Amino acid sequence: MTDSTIFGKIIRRELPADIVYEDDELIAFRDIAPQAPVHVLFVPKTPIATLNDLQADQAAIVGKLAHAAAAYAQREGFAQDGYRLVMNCNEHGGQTVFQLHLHLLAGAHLGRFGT
Ligand code: DGP
Repeated sequence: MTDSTIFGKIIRRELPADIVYEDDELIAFRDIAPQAPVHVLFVPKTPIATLNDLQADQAAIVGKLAHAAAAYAQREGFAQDGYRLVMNCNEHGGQTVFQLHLHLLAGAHLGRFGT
């Protein structure tokens, strides 16, 4: 693991986080600045800076992030009410941490998104 981002430090337990799920390939923890009552980040353990850097042979990890988020929603009991998954890419997408991650937002009727 060579990822020097803040999420790499969380994966290596060099920084604390409220971890809600972990397996061999990914980790999930609560966002430090929640934008909804539930805001969890699903992060692959393999260093991948942005979606633009995802190689074809790594593409399955995005499905695993989404599946882990959906399973978390089921476990926590808000899957039927619904939730939003967001992946930001680079400046115009609002990405601030350059390790691939999927936001899970839930716990309220979320507004429409846009500019
Ligand atoms: P993005 O804008 O898509 O790159 O989202 C990065 C998110 O990471 C943002 O919602 C805030 C969150 N974040 C930044 N630093 C930390 C941290 O040290 N701990 C945790 N738990 N979340 C962080």
